[in-house]
Order: sequence, then C-alpha cells, then structure tokens
Amino acid sequence: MKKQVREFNLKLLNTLFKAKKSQAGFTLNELILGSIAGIVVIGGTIVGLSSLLSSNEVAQAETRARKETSRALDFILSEAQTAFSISNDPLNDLNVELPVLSGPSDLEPILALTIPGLQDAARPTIDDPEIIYYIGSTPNNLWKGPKMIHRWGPVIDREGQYTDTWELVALTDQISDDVPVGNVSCHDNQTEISSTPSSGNIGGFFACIDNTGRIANINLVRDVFSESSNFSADAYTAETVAYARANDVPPPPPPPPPAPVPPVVGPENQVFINPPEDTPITIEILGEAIQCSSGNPDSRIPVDVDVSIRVDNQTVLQPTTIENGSFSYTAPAGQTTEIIIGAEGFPGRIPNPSLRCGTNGGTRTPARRIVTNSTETNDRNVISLTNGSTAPDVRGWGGQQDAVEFIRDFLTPNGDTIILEDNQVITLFELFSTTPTSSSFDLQDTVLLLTVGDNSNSN
Ligand SMILES: [Ca+2]
Repeated sequence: MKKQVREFNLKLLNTLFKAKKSQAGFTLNELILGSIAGIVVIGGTIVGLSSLLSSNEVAQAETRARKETSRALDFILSEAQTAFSISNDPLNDLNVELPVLSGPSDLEPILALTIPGLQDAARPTIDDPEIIYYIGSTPNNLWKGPKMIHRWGPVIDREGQYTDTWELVALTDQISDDVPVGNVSCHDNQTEISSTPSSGNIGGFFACIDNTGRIANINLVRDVFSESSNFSADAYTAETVAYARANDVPPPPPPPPPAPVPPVVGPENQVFINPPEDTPITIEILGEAIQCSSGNPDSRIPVDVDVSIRVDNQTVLQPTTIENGSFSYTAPAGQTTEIIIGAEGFPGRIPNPSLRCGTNGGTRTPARRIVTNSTETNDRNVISLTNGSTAPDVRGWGGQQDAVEFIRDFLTPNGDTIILEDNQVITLFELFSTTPTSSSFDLQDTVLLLTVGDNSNSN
C-alpha cells in the first residue's frame, strides 16, 4: 500500500513538474516564429491601410476632376448656345484681330463665339467682338498645369448680364497637354480646332466645329492627380455638344435714325410739324439788311426776331426774342406744333440819332412788324423757300447785298435754285415796303433758316 502511494506521488510530481516546466516560457524557435508572424500581420495591416488611403485620395481627385470639368463645360456650353455662330477658323475668321492679351504667351484660340449686341468699351468701333476661349499655360502657380482654359470676353455682373468691360479670365486648370493627335476624330463636315501638336500630342481642350459654324463638339481632358501630386490617375475626359442658335431669327438691327420730319409751310408762311417723336427745331438768323438812308450803312436799322409756338392750337411759347442768332425748341411727339416768327425793325435804336428815320414824329413806318401768322401782308412780305424753290431775283436797296447773297450756301451752282434738306425752310422778310415792284422791296431785311430734327450732316 505504501509503495502504491509513493508511485502515485511520483506521477503527480512528475506531472506537476512537466506542467510547471511548460508554463516557464517559449523556446527560442517559438519566439523567432512568433516574431515573424507578428511582423507579417502588422505589415499587412499597414499596407492595407495605405492602400485604402491612397484609393480614397484617387477617388477624391477623380470626383474633383469630374466636378471641375463639368462646371467648366456647363459654363462654356451655356455661353456657346447663346451664340449666333462658332468660328471654325478662329485664327483667321474673326471680326477683329485677336486681342493682344496680357496673359500667358502661348494662348491658342479654340472657341470664338459671335453673340450679337456685345460691346467692348475699350474697342467701341468693333461690332460684335467675339468671345474667345483659349488653351494656354497657367498665368501663375496658383493654378495647376500643365494647361488651362482662359476666357476672353465681357465681364458678367451680379445679375448675370454682360457688361461692356472685357477681361481675360482663367476658367479651369489641370487641362492635359498630352492627348494623342489620333484621339481626335471629327466628322467629315467638321473642322478640328485644337492647339498646335507637340510630340504628337495636343492640349486637352479641343473642338470639332461643323462647317456652318452652328454645332460644336467640345472636348475637355483633365489630368487627375492628388493634392500632393504624388500619384496620377487616368485623365478624365468629357465631351459636350453646343448648338448655336441655328434656327433663331436674328434680332432686328437697331432702328435707323428717324428720317427728318418734313415741315409744312402754312398759308402765312408759318411752319407746322407733327413729328412721331420729340423733335428739335432750330432757327438760325442768316442775315439782316434794312436801313434808313440809301448808301449809308450807318443808318442800318436793328431788327428783333421773335418766335412763338403753338401746340395743338394752344400757345405754349409767347413771342420770345432770338438771342445770339439762333433759337431751338423741342416739338412734342404726336402733336401739331406751329412755329410763328415775328420780325420788326427799330429805327430808334440806330446809334446816331440824326440817321434815325420815321420814329420821332415821322409820318412813315419804315420798319413794320411782320408775323408769320397774319393774313395782312404775308402774301407779299414773307417768302418761304424749300428744296427746289426758285431763288429770289431781287436787288438789295441802297447798296445792300441782294437776297441771294444771304443764302449763297443753299444755291445750285448757277444760282437759280435752292438746295435744302427736306426738313429745312428758308424764310425771307421784307419789313419796309408792301409794294413788290418798289426798289426798296428787297426781301432780305431778315433771312432765317429753320431746321426740323438733327441735321448734323447737312450743308
Ligand atoms: Ca433790305
């Protein structure tokens, strides 16, 4: 019995010893193997994490490329679709020479849009200057290359309206410069517009424009790389088709300046007009010659000329003396304006009292007042001349110039006939005699030119 107990104790001790021995640590081999396995596991984790971050960065860059490309294409498309035409030869086919721009020196025009009605305040004589989209280098390192799109055109204000200030503006960057020439395939009836090839590549902004200048396939190839530029992915390519306003009726040209409104000479030589829009009237004194004594210019009688105006038979301007030789008034649209001229000599104003006639107790009335709405004398004492009228053939009294001398600028070369614009009337006054056969009846006591409307290019 004691022996059995002893053997049992030995087994137990042996077992305990083995167990204790196994809990004491790993063998060297176990440690080496364990270390290698650990490195593999950790390393795998790092590689996996890095790959995850990198693909996330690629995805972000691709998303950004897609957004930027679509934003730029949308803008170009919306502008191209308001154009009347898209040039298929933008280097040679513009209304104007390519503008000299203070941008990158390698700008090449790809799209030139004609949008009617645009104006560049800096080039006021150019009709319909084209908006031009260029491909070129970046202007500074705020933009990423290798190429970018620049827009030359009118600044758009906050309300989305074109202004008349034109600028070169960087539109979008990261445009590729290594699109193989063979990647562009325009149709037969299209012209390829792209940058000058270099090593068999063109820039990533190019177009195929149909020969009518109405349809443009616009292509944009944008490089995709991360912020840190430590990788690049496949370039992002997008294409859109712009239709110029092919079937639209062109807007009407601006209305021509209104034709001169022909005045109508009334029965007493007053002038009537009824203009379709507010119209200026100008009266100019061409000359006066009336005097008390034959052959003595010092006895010249001062004359006052006055104007009164009636609109639709209501007096709107009481007789108003013309100062400094001319008078102007704006006749209102759609109403009949009657222009009445009065003329009267004042012998009492002759500087030398001994040369004055008729006023201080004299029996004559040497200078009567003539008004062009009176029936009293106007069949004789006022003459109105219009284009084609026969020139008056009367001599000046007492050494004065003949009537035609006052209107020499408005005569045919032979002096027989009057040349005037249709909106002009010359009015001649005789202020002394009422007898046309009298030698003192010389029809140049006052000579006036009336013009309706603006006649800046008339003679
Ligand atoms: Ca005279």
